[in-house]
Amino acid sequence: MSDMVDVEKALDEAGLTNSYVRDYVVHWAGVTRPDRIEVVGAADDARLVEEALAAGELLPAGEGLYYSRSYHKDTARSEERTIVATNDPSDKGVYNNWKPAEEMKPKLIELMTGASEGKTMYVIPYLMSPKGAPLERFAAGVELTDNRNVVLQMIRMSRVGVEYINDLGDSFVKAVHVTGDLENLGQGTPDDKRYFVTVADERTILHFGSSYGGNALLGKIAHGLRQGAYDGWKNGFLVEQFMLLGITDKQTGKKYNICGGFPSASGKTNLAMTLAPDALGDRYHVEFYGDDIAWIWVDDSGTLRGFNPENGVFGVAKDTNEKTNPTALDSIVPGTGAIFTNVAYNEKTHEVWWEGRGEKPTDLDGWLDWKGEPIAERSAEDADAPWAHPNSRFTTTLANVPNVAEDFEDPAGVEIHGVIFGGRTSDREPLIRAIDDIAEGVYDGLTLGAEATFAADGLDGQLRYDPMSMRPFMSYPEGAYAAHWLKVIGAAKNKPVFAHVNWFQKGDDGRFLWPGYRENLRPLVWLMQYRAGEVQGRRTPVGVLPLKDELLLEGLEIRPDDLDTVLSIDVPRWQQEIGFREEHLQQFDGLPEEIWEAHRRVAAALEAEAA
Ligand code: GTP
Ligand code: SPV
Ligand code: MN
Repeated sequence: MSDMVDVEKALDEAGLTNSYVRDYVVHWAGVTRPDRIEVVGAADDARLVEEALAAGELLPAGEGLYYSRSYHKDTARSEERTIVATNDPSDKGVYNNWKPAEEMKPKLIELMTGASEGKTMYVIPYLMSPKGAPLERFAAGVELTDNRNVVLQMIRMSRVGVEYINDLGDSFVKAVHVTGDLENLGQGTPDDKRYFVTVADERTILHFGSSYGGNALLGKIAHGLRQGAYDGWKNGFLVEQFMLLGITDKQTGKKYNICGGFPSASGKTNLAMTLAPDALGDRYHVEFYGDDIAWIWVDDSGTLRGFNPENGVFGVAKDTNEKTNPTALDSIVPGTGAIFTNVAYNEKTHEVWWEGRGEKPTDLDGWLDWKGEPIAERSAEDADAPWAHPNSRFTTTLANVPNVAEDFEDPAGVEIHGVIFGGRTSDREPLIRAIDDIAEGVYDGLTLGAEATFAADGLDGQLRYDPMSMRPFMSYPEGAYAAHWLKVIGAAKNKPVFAHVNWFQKGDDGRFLWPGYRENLRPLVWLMQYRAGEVQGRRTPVGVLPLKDELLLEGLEIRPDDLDTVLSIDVPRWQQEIGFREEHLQQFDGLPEEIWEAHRRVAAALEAEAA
């Protein structure tokens, strides 16, 4: 590899003056031994895109639109290979896959040694917050990667450039990414060589063996969620896999900001982007803040506030179309610089397509599936296989999202009025149930049970608990997590209303009972009105449900009996659920007594209702 003089020279030329960052880059260049070092910023995007096109790493997908494919065994996060390591055994939780730092660091160093030979090491200084935010010192990081596509994704997903880190001293996350030899890593076998490790108490992330999504864009999931949550625990703020949106009632001028967690690939992007104010007589204005991560804190005046640390959207392509999410389609039009990954691609016309995009092309000429294989040459047994990978995605910057809020970059964030939880639940969970009590709201989040999705390898369809949608990103023990939630929310003067929502209840024939997508504004408007005392709803053992005539139903296409079902509680089914929840909660050491009390209150209310 280049000698140290070259590293220093590359850093000098890029104006990277932070000596802590310089030492870190020099150190890891000595481990991974790249041939070249390049410090990148957002201004390098056009050149890097040209290089990627020339190298065939990107293919053109229309004017200013790009297409890429990842290795076919590298298409989603691997939960099994993801580890949180620290120097304190009491950091071990049920879901964080805890290992001692001293065990994991040598393993990763060994895997990474010499692993970038022949390649360029890109130095990506990034910020996971708006510039000047009060939590800025937790938001800076420097990703080192040997993968140009990762750079292009990071430039879209975060704020990238030396200007974000030069003045921050040693307050930055060290995030080292090495792609590895993807064809020889034994993905998903007993001899799996991949490791995705966050050494949380050293603010160091070491990911080896992938170039896809959360495994490789270290600012997003590894820092923005896992490391962020750990830092938040130690420093008094919350970091969650939450979307964040604002709804303004144009008649009253009141604005409500709602954040909330649904497990991966369960509708956060869709909810935050595509609510349809036009369907409700144009009385409401809906703004997008974020679709995957929120950092939440109580400010000096005691107000609960939040911001989206990301600068882009890495959205699920499947089922995105003019009807379900026209806003998403508008954010990936020609000229936006959007990148499509693992969808189907026409090598002649440069069009892209995915399941649920609309009519499947009938002229197969030029069409390749997500693995790059010609559709026209498929064997009879493969004929029905999806053209796009179910976890195929589009990447676009927030500025491309038509309804992005004017103040999305305000470092002060926005006031939080509501916190919602939801997921894919085919029975039991009604459309919406509001929860006033903080402990019951936190309890509800902790007992979020839903079907897993294709966003994680090998788990699609499994019913499991996913506390606050943070199960794959949990970095410290669940009991402490619950206590931290109670403490942060408890300190806020503007208590948020909680709610549980479900767009996924199914009928016996497997159809979704609620039309979902753009119509999801209706229950959220009800929740705003409930918080404001304008509607009362109907109290049930598990929360307050809308009365039918309180929901704005004009123009909604739904069978009357389906509407009744999604607005009702199946008490025996809920009583069964209480038993499952008890087992689930018992796994967690040190769960605050308030949470157990909330659990017992709900159980007793159900029992009284059944009697
Ligand atoms: P991550 O980016 O993985 O964290 O996921 P996400 O929660 O942002 O998921 P996203 O909004 O991208 O949705 C994933 C899938 O859920 C897509 O295939 C959507 O079509 C589907 N989906 C979203 N909203 C609804 C809805 O209201 N009803 C139904 N039936 N499906 C929905
Ligand atoms: C998720 O899986 O929850 C995502 C996509 O948001 S990834 O960045 O790949 O983790
Ligand atoms: Mn996510």
